[in-house]
Amino acid sequence: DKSGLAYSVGVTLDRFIKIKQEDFTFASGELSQLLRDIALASKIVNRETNRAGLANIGGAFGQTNVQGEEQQKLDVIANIRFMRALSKGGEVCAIVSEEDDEVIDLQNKSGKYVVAIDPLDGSSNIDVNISIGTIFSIYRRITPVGSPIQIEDVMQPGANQVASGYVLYGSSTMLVYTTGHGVNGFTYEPSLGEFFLSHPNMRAPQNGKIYSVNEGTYNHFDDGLKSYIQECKKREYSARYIGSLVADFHRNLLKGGIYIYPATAKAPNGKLRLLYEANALAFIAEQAGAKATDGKQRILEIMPSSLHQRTPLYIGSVKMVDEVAQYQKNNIAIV
Ligand code: P6P
Repeated sequence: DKSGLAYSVGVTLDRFIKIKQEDFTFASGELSQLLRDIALASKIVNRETNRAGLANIGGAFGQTNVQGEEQQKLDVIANIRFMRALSKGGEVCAIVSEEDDEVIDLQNKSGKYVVAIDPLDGSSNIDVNISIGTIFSIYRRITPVGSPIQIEDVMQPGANQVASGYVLYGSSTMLVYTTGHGVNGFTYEPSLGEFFLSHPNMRAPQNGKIYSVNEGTYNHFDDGLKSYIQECKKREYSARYIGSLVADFHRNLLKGGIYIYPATAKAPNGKLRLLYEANALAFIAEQAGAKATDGKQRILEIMPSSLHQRTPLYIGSVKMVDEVAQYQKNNIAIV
């Protein structure tokens, strides 16, 4: 059947989206087009990201950047590119972006979809050439198409997502997304300008031996978390923390592991944002057989109360997320 063809490694993203369009009960054409718009913007951001270093020294070779103005920060450029692709695509009515304080109302009378996006997460890593990522969530608007955007359109729980994904600008550039029918990974071939299916039907290992947490703030962790981390050391797990959420998450999804950004006394809700970081990765995680909580409840169940609200994040292999929660519940003081 065509669906089997869809999973043959090497199929392009465009072809995959088209074949899998039957997965959507309605508005299939629009969601497919929206996914293509996001893929297009990620190709442009990929090019800008790879040029960033050169652009900075462009002057030395007599070039100026395309805008002919001061080289903008890459996350600003990424935001512009995604905003442009999403508004030109015609499917989106509103956008919540890490880069904009307010909701962006595209005044699009026919747009059915709302997008929450972090155009370039971890952009502080660009100058030191470490992988960075784009994270996005897609929702159907709640209020009638064509009516003014209401707050309930943009503040939906993660469980309402119709699709979510990330782009990892790493040693190779990958686009990984779900529409609620499993998770598929595509690798970009720049010479052809195409994403090719490289990781069909991604499934996370149920357990793992990699933990990702910034131990520099260990002294601010709750006792249960401290005990869990001590246990990881006793078991000689690998500590892997890149400082780029998408890169840490992607590696843990493939190899098994847990990423933790906890609440601390200094940051009672952690650091990561619910609407355009945690929700998207939580949807991917659950669709790949992994788990995502704020330490107490599923990320996807959290009812947002503000656009840029933060949430603690425990995400990765089910057994690891469950085990750290057990330690925190028992609040096992360090023996
Ligand atoms: P810290 C990057 O700024 C980011 O949002 C994530 O990509 C990353 O995992 C985290 O923050 C790093 O934060 O406090 O450990 O430097």
